[in-house]
Amino acid sequence: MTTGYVYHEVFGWHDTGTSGGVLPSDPAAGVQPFVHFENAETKRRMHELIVVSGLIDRLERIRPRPATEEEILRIHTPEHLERIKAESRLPKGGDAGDGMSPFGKGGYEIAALAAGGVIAAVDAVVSGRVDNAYALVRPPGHHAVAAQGMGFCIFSNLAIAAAHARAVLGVERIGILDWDVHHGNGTQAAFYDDPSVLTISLHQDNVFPPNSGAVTETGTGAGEGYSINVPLPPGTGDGGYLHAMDEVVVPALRRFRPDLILVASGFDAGAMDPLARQMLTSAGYRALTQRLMDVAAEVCDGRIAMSHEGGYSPIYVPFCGLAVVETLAGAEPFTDPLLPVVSGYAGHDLQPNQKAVIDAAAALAARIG
Ligand code: 6DK
Ligand code: ZN
Repeated sequence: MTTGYVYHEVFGWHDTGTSGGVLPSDPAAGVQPFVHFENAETKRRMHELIVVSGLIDRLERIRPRPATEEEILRIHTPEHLERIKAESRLPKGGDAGDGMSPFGKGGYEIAALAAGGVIAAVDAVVSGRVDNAYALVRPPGHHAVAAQGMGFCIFSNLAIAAAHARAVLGVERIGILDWDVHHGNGTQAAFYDDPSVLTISLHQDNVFPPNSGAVTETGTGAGEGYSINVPLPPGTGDGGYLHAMDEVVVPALRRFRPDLILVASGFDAGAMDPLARQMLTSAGYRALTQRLMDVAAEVCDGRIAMSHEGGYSPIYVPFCGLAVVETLAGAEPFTDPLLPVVSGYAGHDLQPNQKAVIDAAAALAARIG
């Protein structure tokens, strides 16, 4: 198995600042300055574990290149692109659109490299240069919509890469799985009326964006039935996620038969994440990846490209990320020293409230095709 890997040090230079962001410092209100949650640390540490564990020697490095304006404009409005470019020239940078998604001077170039890095991963998979690929990019992308960025995202990296695959590489059908703990609203919106792209989002019920990602959001027009949402209750662990995989994701992909599978890969459903309340372990991420690879082998010769999204635990993201990339590469597992702790938490087995929402989404998956 040849696994492609995209990373660039400059992704760590995307500057989200120490004030502003999710809760701007406000001394009068007792809010002290703090480093933005979406900072370089979790991703840099994941890359360093990939190197130090030796996995890097098994990976085929793929050099990211900036997405062109034409590529970005397949998903975003000219106004959004021009505003990001203009704010990126300012000495203090700007914000992608919602006041919690700051970027520093030169942020446009880094965001374009992130989107282009995902395109490069998709190119390598579709051309057969690699069997599958992981793009460890930053800033993330899955919340950005046509006319603005939001939720720490500037451009919709994975949607831009999917649009490139359809327009340039001749890929007809694409299945997108989003396992970031937040709803993949931007990716969903990009293809909401498009039956050639199936989006499936597994997320914690109503965390971010607010009131987004209900099971009733199923697509529109010709795209009706080709958006699937699984809003899992807080506390969902390995058992609940694997049940969602077995009952919703795998059946949906089997029926849809995509030519390529893309993954919005966040690690904020991990058991130690500060921004959400799910309980995935590195073993859970490993099993999710293996099941996806099994169905990919059945339907699309194993073609999978993953794009990194969120994940905010500096200690645990690297072990979860390593587990995913190791599995893609068919490499021997490196030990996760935290696995005994987090897999010992009660509640990893499927719970009735989890089963209820998974059953509702499974009924949607059964309608495809
Ligand atoms: N607000 C993402 O991980 C981004 O999906 C998630 C953005 C969540 C913002 C909502 C939030 C807070 C938190 C703490 C205090 C105040 C407000 F796009 C990705 F990066 F992938 O948690
Ligand atoms: Zn997230």
